Amino acid sequence: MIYNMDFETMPREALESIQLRRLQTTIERVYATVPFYRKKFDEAGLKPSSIKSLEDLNRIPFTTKQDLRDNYPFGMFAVPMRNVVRIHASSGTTGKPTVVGYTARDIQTWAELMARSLAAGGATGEDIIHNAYGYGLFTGGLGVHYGAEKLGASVIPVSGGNTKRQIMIMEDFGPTILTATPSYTLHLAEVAKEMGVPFENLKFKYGIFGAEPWSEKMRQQIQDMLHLVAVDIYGLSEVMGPGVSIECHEAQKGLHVFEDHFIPEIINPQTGEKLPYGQVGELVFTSITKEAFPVIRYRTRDITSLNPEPCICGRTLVRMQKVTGRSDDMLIIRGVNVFPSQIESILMQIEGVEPHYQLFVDREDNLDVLTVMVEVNPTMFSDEVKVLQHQERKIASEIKDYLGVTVTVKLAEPKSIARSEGKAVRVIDRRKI
Ligand code: DLL
Repeated sequence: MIYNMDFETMPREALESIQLRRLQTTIERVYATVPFYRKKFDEAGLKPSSIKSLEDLNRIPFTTKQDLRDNYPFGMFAVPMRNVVRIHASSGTTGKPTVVGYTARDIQTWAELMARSLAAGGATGEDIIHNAYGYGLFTGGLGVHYGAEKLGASVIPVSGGNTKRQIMIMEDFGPTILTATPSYTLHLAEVAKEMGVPFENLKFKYGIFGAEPWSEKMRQQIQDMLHLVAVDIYGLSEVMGPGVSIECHEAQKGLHVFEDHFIPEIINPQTGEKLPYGQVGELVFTSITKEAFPVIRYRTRDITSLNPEPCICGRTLVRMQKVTGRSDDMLIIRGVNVFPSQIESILMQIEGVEPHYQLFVDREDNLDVLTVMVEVNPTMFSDEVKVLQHQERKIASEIKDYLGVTVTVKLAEPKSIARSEGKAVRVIDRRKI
């Protein structure tokens, strides 16, 4: 179902004229209210009136995560605190979190975009949504929650954790839509199995999974294990939270970006040069309707490409390819660039291997070495040591063949790798220790 026919299927020309008007208004506002942006504009010799076309966006300097850190906690807010009704923060692996704010209208916009997202992912007002994204400073829980209410669905605000109770709720309340991170979803499936609750007996039709990278192979695995159609949802706190883009369940091929609210660009992360449709690079967003926390050319560090081709679902909104990883998650192992999700794709194709893995990076003799630790099923684990060692070498050689990197593979006992209730920790970098 298309929630907002007017905006989601708008002809390109009409959309671009709305984008330009909203962009100009946003630029005027941030220039007047956020000292950081005024300074950036002045340094670049730009005035709000310099932005006459969408192409002029190109002349505006980028905003980075470091800029947000420098203005911690509220320095980038474009409205006085009395107009802010909600604050969220993204965890950030080091140091202080990134703090974002919303006006009452921002919350309404977010609810609308999440209602659109849930509808694109297969939900309707008739559905019961089991929302296992964490509630709190993380945007996942409340983002989905408001969207589900706006759509008129019934939302179960179960949040992450207390997994056995979640399975009981699934059995008793009969939810039809599951929202969670893909890694927590796998854990839910595993616990359900242990409890003797087959997912095929539950009522789920669609799962709307995101907040972390997950490969196409992982999607297949999840669909098979949970007996539902799995779609990918993307977002980031700095731009809004979940609902920046979403796959439609009809195509499951690329995530429609809500371009009437966010302008996406792809740049070469090294040079900052803007790249054409189809080329892979770093995703950059400009928000054009946000009031409390607008971002101008924000570098997400997420790697993807944009596809303007029409989609079978009828939406005219550009699609971004599934995010393969963040530029800062990319590992460089003896000169070869690898994303954890590429390794995941290979592991998921190997019989007996479970979708639970971790990558360890160490430094030996000034060279980076990668160890892939992956769980195997109990049958495989009970094999002789010789058989396991043979399997480890076989997987390492598959990885070498596909990705050109030399890794050590260690097969781990079932259930030995920590399960996540939110975003999974895939890479453990031991080089700094
Ligand atoms: O993860 C918002 C969200 C919540 C999205 C629930 C989807 C569902 P942050 O905590 O600020 O916000 O983290 C944002 O997570 O820059 C990406 O690197 C990564 N990410 C989010 N969605 C996806 C996805 C939320 N579908 C950061 N695929 C982003 C790959 C994703 N990576």
